Amino acid sequence: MYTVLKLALDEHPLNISRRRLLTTVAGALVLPRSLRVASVRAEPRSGRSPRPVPSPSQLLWQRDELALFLHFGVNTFTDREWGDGTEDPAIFAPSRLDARQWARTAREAGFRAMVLTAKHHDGFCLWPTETTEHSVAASPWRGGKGDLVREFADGCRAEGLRVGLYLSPWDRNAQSYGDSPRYNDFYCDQLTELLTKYGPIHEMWFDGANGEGPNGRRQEYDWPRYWGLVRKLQPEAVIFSDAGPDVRWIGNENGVAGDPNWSTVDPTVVPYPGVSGERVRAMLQHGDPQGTVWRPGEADVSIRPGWFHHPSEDDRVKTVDELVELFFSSVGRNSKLLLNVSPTRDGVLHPTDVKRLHGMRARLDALFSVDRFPAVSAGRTETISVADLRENIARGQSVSRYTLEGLVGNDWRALSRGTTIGYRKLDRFEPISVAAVRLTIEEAIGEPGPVEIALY
Ligand code: FUL
Repeated sequence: MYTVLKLALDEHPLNISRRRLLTTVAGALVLPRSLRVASVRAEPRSGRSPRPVPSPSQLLWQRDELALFLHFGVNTFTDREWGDGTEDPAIFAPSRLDARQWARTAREAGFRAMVLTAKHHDGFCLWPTETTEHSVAASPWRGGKGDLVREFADGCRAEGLRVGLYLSPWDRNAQSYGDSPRYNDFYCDQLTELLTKYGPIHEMWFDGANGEGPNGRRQEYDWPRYWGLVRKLQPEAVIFSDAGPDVRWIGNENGVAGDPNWSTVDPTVVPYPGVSGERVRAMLQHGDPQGTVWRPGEADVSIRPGWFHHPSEDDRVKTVDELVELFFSSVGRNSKLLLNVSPTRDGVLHPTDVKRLHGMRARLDALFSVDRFPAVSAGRTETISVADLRENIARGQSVSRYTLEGLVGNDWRALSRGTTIGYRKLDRFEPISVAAVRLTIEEAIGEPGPVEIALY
């Protein structure tokens, strides 16, 4: 069905409110009472199921936009990316660990949450767990009395950041790994400790890696049980994995979301974490406009080539330009950016990484400092090069094709054309002076709501 909506300030042909008119077709040019046209090809949603919308936790998660990922553990001391589980806990000896420095840097750079590798594939636990000897309790750090998950959570809260934890299901140290029921109990005990001893956890991050354990066996992960435990112990936490259920992996580790990027997915295409294939990759990257569940994408990437700190990579830290690009390719495409930094053997963020994060913030603040939309709406000509579009995702996601135009002299010129908008879509174009802008939604799933526009 192709519907053409003729919208005018003085007529409401389809009972469309004035507010919606002003935001769906945002113009400044105008002359109250002039006529605008928005063509909307409205595809009905299939079936009768209600349109998926985010939970309050998913909304909060998305609005944070930026989270800092921290890979830290025995690999930091062995200079490896994947430990094999045989590392001696005695090597874990950060000399001046300062989780508050991590959190302060994150806050100063505009990040609103942090996710720490409480246990990576090597099985070494950064908290004094009851489940294994392979933990900080067996290390010289803080005389064996240290608890890094506690220091991390305290640091986050002191700086007003939400707390996230990564607990690798793949464990190359646990003897029970591969002995499915026994390891699943062990893993759930670890999860229970993390979810009950450290206050509110905002995001629980499940990696799908499923290699061999110390006995050469592979483990069958009991995902429904793991996720059920998170729901029970921390009902407000979002659960991340390839298969959600709350937040999905974006399908690459480069920080790049797909275009289009729907926050809805068909859950049958990615039934469990670690599943691969072309359809899976496409679903992770793009979502599905007819998807039956709300599962927005999180784009993870490291500021360095590796996830853990390697002194040899100190001069390979992403530049401010590259970090700003990542913001556009993730947050600017209806995703969230989970940017990894790697504390050094001393237990602090490297000065280069800190400098780049501050540089990224300064650049973004400068870019988004003055919204020109109000001026343009008031009839003034302004030079712009970025459009910031947002749907009210509390109602779901709808727009699937749009054109943004600017009035130059007497001509409407296309500034950008796009597919999905969702939470936030950032379009860049050559600087151009416009006296008005208008947004035409050409295709949508269901009836599109208002689209908020800012111009920079
Ligand atoms: C992967 C892991 O194997 C990497 O070491 C890293 O933790 C990355 C975020 O996820 O699956």
